[in-house]
Amino acid sequence: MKLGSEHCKKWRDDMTDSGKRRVTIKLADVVCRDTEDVLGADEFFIAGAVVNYTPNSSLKKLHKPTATKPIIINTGQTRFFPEPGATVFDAVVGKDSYIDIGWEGRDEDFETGDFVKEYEVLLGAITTAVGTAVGTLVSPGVGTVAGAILGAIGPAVLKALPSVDKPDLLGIHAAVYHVAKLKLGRTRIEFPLQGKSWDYKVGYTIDCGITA
Ligand SMILES: [Ca+2]
Ligand SMILES: [Ca+2]
Repeated sequence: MKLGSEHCKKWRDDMTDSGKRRVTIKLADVVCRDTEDVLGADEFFIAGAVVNYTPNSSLKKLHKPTATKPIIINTGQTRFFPEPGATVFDAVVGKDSYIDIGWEGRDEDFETGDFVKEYEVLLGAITTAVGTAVGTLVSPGVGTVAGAILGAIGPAVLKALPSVDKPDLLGIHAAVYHVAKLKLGRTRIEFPLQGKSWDYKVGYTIDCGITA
């Protein structure tokens, strides 16, 4: 049997591809074109989760909480997300699996000044809420995980950061990535968070490499 070049290419790819990918997702920067607060800067943060799963399967899901420390930002400024909090996902996953992102962008209006303590509380609340919401999805379909994250995250944030003045919701970002279709190397993605009196743009990167 004569093998076509496509067949040879597939054979060659299979020989070098372990079927595993190292995927790293990092929040990079936030650009503010208009703040939510009328007077002065916003305290911008992102809360949510990144979950890796195999659709229509009861295989164990891998979920990572996203919680950034509030960034003080004013109209016309660009800020970079600091660690810890910027690297929201870093794991070796199967090529055939999916990664769903569910994020909320918010402006905090109640500052205790104790960001370290707040951050720990927020991270714990998100981990629990997302674990419960995602864990109950026995055989998730493509994209249902992102919806489950977003359903759980708002109440968790408001419970973790109790205050007279709740952090304002600026917008959401939901994304579904098939690992097999991720470009090898780095991809940069940007999304807007816009409302009647605010205008933000957030950038993040996805690094994907074949690993043993
Ligand atoms: Ca506000
Ligand atoms: Ca504020």
